[in-house]
Amino acid sequence: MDTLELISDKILQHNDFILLGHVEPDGDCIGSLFSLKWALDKLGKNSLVLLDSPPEERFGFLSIGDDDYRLFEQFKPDLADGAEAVYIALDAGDLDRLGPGKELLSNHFLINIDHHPGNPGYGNLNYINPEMAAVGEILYYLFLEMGLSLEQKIGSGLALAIISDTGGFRYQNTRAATYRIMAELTEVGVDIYRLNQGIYGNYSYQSLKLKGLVLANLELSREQKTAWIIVNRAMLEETGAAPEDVTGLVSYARDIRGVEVGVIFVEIAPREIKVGLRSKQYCPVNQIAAFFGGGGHVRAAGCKIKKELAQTVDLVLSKVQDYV
Ligand SMILES: [Mn+2]
Repeated sequence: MDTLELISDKILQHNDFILLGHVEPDGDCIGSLFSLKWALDKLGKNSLVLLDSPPEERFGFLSIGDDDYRLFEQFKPDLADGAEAVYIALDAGDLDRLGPGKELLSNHFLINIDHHPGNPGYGNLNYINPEMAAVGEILYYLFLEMGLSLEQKIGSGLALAIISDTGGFRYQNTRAATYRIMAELTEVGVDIYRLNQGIYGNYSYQSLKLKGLVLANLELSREQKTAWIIVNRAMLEETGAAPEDVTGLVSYARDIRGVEVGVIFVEIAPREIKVGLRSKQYCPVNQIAAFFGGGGHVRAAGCKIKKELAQTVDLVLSKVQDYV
């Protein structure tokens, strides 16, 4: 693995950057991408965040400007002369997670910054540290290395990243250093209350109706160690919800008293099932996801399986059974 010092040097030597995250970007991904973008702005460098679709409404408190990003479909590599731009991938555990971004890499220099344990180091420079709760934490140390002083806007991105990936400081990945970083972010003016309102007090009516429908179908294994939620096409169509609106509901399954593993099965298309896995204390769900070609963290992972819904449920639950 390369050092943050090396990555800092590389960034300081260049002027044009393309920033890539993962498909269906979460709070860590969005917060990290824009915090890095605004840090590069502050250093007088050109950079552009590339996204699949505009940032979700729930990230509105970050005040992301229309000029801060481009959609892949609008992107023409006119920043510098193409060959000059350094690409930076954030929070993407493997190349496929970059989605359309993967096709743009060709001969560009790529810096890969991540905290997923399975990241194979697909960049020219790689900093992968699974000890870090969020990529936002890694960026905090990178900014220190770059001699950049934090301010409210950049800090808000880091805070969103850290709050999201620690589940509001509830997950095992929360370290003493996490709180120290947060204390510092608060000191530079990051409004944690407003941020939490944005993340947790900002549901759409539709999404809560969907939550009700989905939770009514919660199931529990006989020995009560595994709970799961099945979301079929009909439920998605009835509520008009997108698959990404529901995958987060897996935490309700995990959070049942006595349950170790929570699973959600979302039928995103016929014979295409998105599986989300969460564990509480000991089950390495990244191993289960990897068995089916996916990946993730020890306590949060996922995969896609191209089989019938019922068959997928049986397969995954019997694999989970080996661990709980
Ligand atoms: Mn992350």
